[in-house]
Amino acid sequence: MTDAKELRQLIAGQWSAGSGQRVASVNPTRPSVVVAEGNSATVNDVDCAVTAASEAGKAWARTPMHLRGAVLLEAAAIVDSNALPWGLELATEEGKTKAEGVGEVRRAAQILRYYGNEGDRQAGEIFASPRAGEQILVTRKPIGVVAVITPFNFPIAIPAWKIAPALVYGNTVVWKPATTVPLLALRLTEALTAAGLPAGVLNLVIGDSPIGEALIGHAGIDAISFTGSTAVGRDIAATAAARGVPVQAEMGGKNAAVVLDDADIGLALDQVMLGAFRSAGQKCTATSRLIVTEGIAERFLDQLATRAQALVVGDPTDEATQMGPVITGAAQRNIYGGLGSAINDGVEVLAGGQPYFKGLLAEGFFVAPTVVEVTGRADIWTEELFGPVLAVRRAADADEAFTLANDSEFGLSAAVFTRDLARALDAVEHIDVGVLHINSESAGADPHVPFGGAKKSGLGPKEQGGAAREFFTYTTTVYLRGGS
Ligand code: UN1
Repeated sequence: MTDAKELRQLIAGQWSAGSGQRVASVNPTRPSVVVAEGNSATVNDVDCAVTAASEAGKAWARTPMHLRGAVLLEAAAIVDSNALPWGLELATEEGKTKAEGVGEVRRAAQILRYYGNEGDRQAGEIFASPRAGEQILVTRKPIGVVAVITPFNFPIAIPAWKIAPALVYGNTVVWKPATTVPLLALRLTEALTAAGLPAGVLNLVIGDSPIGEALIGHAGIDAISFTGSTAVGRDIAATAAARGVPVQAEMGGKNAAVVLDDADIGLALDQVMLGAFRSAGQKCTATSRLIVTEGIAERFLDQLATRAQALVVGDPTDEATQMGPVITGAAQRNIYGGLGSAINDGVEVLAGGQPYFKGLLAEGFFVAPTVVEVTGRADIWTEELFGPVLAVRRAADADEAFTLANDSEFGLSAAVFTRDLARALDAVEHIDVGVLHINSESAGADPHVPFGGAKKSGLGPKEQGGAAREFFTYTTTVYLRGGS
């Protein structure tokens, strides 16, 4: 007897059971419990989905942007009104706490609203012409059929921030979510369908990497928006480049928090804890490195270790829980494997580091909130583990701290804690990241401003705000003169 939800595919406006191999998502807190299951899509389904998206594209591109936006606004209302039940489902399927799950569903609604309202904003630009009797218009047109590939860690917010702009600018979408979180993908798709999205404009294909590969390699795809690992992102970009298809790839991070001597210690502790351990550290924007200057290092690290040890780890649907499990057994093994090598390399464990041996914490995919201090080079300082593990180094002064913050092939986000405005301005100038927080944690994004990384963290145009418009449209420069 199971009350697992049945997975379905949406192709050309038709929901179907799919005929590929069996896929299931499990509750990472109690891995014997299946949350959603069903058949995956097949390569033929991908083909049908791309064809449907292509056919639906003609009418959708001609639909006034105001009306496209109205569908997103209606979907936002549906998503918002389901924030509690879907947030709970999200916590059950993904493992982040219920508060974070509910917050994420509301955030998806906010993103849908932002892009829904885009339907009534500026649609292009007009420039003066050097020639008499002429104006130069720059108009925007959709690029076509967009393949959207999304990760497990934000099962509804990341899909919303890719799909909403794609749709409002007149594109059609074939979406492949992570198979670990298909339930929330169904919820978002159902909301958009119920809001009146025409058949074929959004197609959902659920499946593992062969389905992703079929989608990326399909000749009918005009653009790809991907969030996930750097290795997969680079493969996708290589495939896409060979066919001249634009890619927006949001990839790894190894984000530093820098705490300088003059920081407000209480504030910095609160924010570093949130950055490192919220969502069990499974955000590309999570704080996975910490750099503390000598003057406060001892005191700060003592208090941080105490707080990490006191963090309430458990079932994410319990109100008291502050951190849930990681997504899969494989992720858990990978994190503990990385920690094991770090310990062999001689790092000092300040908190956590050991697996749990009894009760729910041993049954589920839990990883203890861990803080380790690194003195020389170590993989744990450079490799993304995507879990609740914080690697710490001390720096003599702010200059050395900023140099250490840049000591990464990634450049997604960073956080700097200081009350000295001059130091904050130095950080803006010297730290090479796409998102910089002064006195707040390294994670977070807003729909109206660009989001994405520098260095190896991102490829192609950034996401959200005006950046999304750049990616999801192309411009036509129109030289406009009267006919006589
Ligand atoms: C956030 O920090 O709230 O996969 C968003 C990720 C990022 C999104 C982070 N693309 O974690």
